[in-house]
Amino acid sequence: MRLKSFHAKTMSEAMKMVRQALGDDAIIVATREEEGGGVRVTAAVEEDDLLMQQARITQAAPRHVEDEEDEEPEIDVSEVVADALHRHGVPAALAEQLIDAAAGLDTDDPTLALGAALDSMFTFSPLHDKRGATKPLVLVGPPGGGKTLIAAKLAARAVLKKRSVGVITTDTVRAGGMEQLAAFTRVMKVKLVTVEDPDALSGAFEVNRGVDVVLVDTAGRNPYDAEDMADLKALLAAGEAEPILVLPAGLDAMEAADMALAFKALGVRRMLVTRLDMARRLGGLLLTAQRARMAFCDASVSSKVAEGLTPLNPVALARLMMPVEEKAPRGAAKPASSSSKKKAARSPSSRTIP
Ligand SMILES: Nc1nc2c(ncn2[C@@H]2O[C@H](COP(=O)(O)OP(=O)(O)OP(=O)(O)O)[C@@H](O)[C@H]2O)c(=O)[nH]1
Ligand SMILES: [Mg+2]
Repeated sequence: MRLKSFHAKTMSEAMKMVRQALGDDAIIVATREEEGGGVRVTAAVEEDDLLMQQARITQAAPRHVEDEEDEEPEIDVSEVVADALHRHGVPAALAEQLIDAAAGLDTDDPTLALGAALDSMFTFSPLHDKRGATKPLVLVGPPGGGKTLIAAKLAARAVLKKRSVGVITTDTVRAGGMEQLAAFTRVMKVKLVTVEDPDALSGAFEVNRGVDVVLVDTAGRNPYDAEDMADLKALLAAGEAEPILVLPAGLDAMEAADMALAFKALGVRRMLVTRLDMARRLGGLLLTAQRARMAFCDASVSSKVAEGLTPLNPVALARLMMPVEEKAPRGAAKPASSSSKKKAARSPSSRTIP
């Protein structure tokens, strides 16, 4: 297996470079935005495939009529992307924009085309836990969205990276809200501070000054309840911190978008999606990000703290939306041909982020 990185201004340019250099069998293993601008895509390819691709580039042999007969029928990328978006309940206007963006790309890989289309329309901005580089993160959202679990997952990730960590909870309202987090922080040997009001939160920020990763768990808020939101607004004014919306996947598209808009009004710019392992329709997430102009950061695909979080990038999101290729049973004959439509009609997307 050979790994190679490509740097380009946009995701679609980088994908084109990957295909040209490594061929269609290259697997995208990571994408990230570069600090100075542009994106870096790391792709892996088997040595044999790489040799084949190099031979293809150098020979560029003229095509014979006999070769054409053995070729797989051309994949209609737009059709496969359109099918996937339809299956995920992506609202028509947004789906149309994504199909247009995917169609303009020179690739016959629908996942890469959808990835590039997502990249052109959405912002992906994963959470960093660099030493001393981040503001405290305040996890906000509707009740039961996963805020407390995410606080534990982020704390665990930072501890594993040997960062200093401070966890603060403001959830003194719900019975058991504090105990749930205390159980996690005890295991991780991380200090947990409980605060009751914005002044106390200011004080807790002061106490944690210089700590690499500071996380604040909050009580669930009803986005349509003025008192709830005023309360949260006062909390967010306690100090310089970034609110992160913790939103479960699988909600009704318009409902999720309205919720996100209510939190956006309090200054939220990034959303962390949870329960991706429990959702089969991701259209609501896309509409939410578009309407509230919110960036995707990380994603949760498990209820277990140990299974952590995954940075959500365009290709990972596209893979979640694409149908999984069925594996032929051992010894079964390979089908003579497979059309894009057949591929799209197979099983639902995998619930793991590759
Ligand atoms: N399967 C799965 N379960 C999740 C995920 N994220 C959260 N959960 C579960 O969702 C439930 C609620 O999670 P919490 O972390 O308590 O949610 P919360 O937002 O803190 O809830 P409140 O404090 O009541 O507002 C728990 O049972 C979690 O284990 C996820 O990504 N996958
Ligand atoms: Mg909670």
